[in-house]
Amino acid sequence: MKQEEWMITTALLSLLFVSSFPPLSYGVVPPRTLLNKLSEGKYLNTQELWFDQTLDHFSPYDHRQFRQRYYEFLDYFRIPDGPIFLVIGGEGILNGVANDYLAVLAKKFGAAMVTLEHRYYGKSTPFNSLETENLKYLSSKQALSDLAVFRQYYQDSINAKLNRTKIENPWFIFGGSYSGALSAWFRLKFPHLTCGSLASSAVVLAVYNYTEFDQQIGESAGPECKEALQETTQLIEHKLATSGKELKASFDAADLEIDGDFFYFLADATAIAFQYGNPDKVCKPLVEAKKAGEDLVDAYAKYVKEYYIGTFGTDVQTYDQKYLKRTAMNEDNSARLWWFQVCTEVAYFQVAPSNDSIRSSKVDIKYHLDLCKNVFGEGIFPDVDATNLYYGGTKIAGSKIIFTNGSQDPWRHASKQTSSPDMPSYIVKCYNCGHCSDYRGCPQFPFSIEGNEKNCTSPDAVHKVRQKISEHMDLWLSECVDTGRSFI
Ligand SMILES: *[C@@H]1O[C@H](CO)[C@@H](O)[C@H](O)[C@H]1NC(C)=O
Ligand SMILES: *[C@@H]1O[C@H](CO)[C@@H](O)[C@H](O)[C@H]1NC(C)=O
Ligand SMILES: *[C@@H]1O[C@H](CO)[C@@H](O)[C@H](O)[C@H]1NC(C)=O
Ligand SMILES: *[C@@H]1O[C@H](CO)[C@@H](O)[C@H](O)[C@H]1NC(C)=O
Ligand SMILES: CC(=O)N[C@H]1CO[C@H](CO)[C@@H](O)[C@@H]1O
Repeated sequence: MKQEEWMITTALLSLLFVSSFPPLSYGVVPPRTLLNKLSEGKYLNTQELWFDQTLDHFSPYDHRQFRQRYYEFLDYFRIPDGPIFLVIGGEGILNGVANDYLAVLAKKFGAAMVTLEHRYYGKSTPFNSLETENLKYLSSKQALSDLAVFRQYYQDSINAKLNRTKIENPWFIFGGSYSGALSAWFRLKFPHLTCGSLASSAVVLAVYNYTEFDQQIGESAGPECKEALQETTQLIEHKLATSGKELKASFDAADLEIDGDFFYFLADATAIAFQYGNPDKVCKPLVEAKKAGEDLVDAYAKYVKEYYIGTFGTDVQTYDQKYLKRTAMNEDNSARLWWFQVCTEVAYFQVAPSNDSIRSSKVDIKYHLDLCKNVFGEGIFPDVDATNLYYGGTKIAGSKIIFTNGSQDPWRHASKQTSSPDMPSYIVKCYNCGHCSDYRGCPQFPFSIEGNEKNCTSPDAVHKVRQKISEHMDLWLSECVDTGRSFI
């Protein structure tokens, strides 16, 4: 096809999917879970599109629907037979098609990019209040069915625009972190709907007692920084007993009345540096303060306020159980929504290990279970065994799924541990390789356009894994086309 024709058809396609809702701007997604910063950054397209989704995919008689938001980017699409990349929206507001490394892949493969906001998050909200009862359709299982229904809807609408029927483009599905798990699970449950899956830092194992999270932070920090962090925690624990109010205020966290909430906030503040490829931001000031005999708590409070709250944009109240209990809709309900998923399905409770912990031992199983009960009501706790029974955990029996994990990422122990020809697994290994480095380059925060790998301490490590990803995609997409996917 000539370049001109291609551009006209692309413009036509974009025009045909018109949205009637003006874009609203939202603040930064609260990183309470540390998983949901991924939708933040620079976008290729932010024009909202909508379609009607089934509320309950598993009821034989409930036919209610809600409006689900999505975005597309068609500039690279090789009409009519290019692949379609389905990028899964995770546990946060979805503001557009992110211009990360997937854009580079889309350019390379001549792919259309389309991304669906996760049900309940952002504007894809079925109800106008968030009582626990209203959250009963918020689950990974419903979300996977959303993706299946959406995939069919979108293929049909592409076909309608192109005046054809019964032809299918080859699809490939992508996700990172929780949406990485959804990406793997989608290929597992709907292998006829995608040629393959990229599951980046995919937390496919539901874990009740996720002590490896804290242990990995210790490993990523190295002995000197780990010791400084541990000493800081001990000092804070002592200070809290005598002058709690002033101490919390010195972290701009006076509202966190429950000590567990305060300690969780601090634990996340530390984790974020390693998870997103900025270890020196927390290690340097603490190690220097320790060497100079200066107050560690002061140095740490400075880091928390300047970096975690300031630069990173954390909203302290998302750690406050009083806030998490609120059921009225506000600009961003992600914190309550994600806690509901945590408290019902996947847990990933980031508890303190019994030995050598960095976080306070107050962040234990009881803290998490009490939170679930306090925020959502009696009887709400995660049945991780049921979740792992349903999906297989790290023994997931899928095919054509690429797993990647970052060497410094505390989440990597909830991802797949082994590699096989049909489910290859790669580790992206370098000093600042964290959560989803294959998508986002280094550091993973702030956002770097097209996931540039230049600032990784080993750009080559990232580059090699990306090359592997591309090779698997090439093969699986070609196998998909050869067998013909006209299953309608
Ligand atoms: C599709 O078919 C209709 C009716 O035959 C025609 O008017 C229209 O131009 C066609 N569109 C494309 C994109 O080929
Ligand atoms: C959680 O793990 C820790 C450390 O391995 C262990 O001491 C504790 O007993 C575990 N708790 C539960 C409830 O499994
Ligand atoms: C506790 O951690 C320290 C430091 O890593 C280690 O030397 C020690 O063996 C551990 N003790 C137990 C009981 O695991
Ligand atoms: C790499 O780091 C430098 C220095 O901090 C910064 O100016 C530059 O924008 C970064 N490049 C990318 C691609 O992130
Ligand atoms: C926890 C972890 O790092 N899991 C795996 C990440 O990928 C590499 C490469 O396949 C594995 O060796 C790790 O076990």
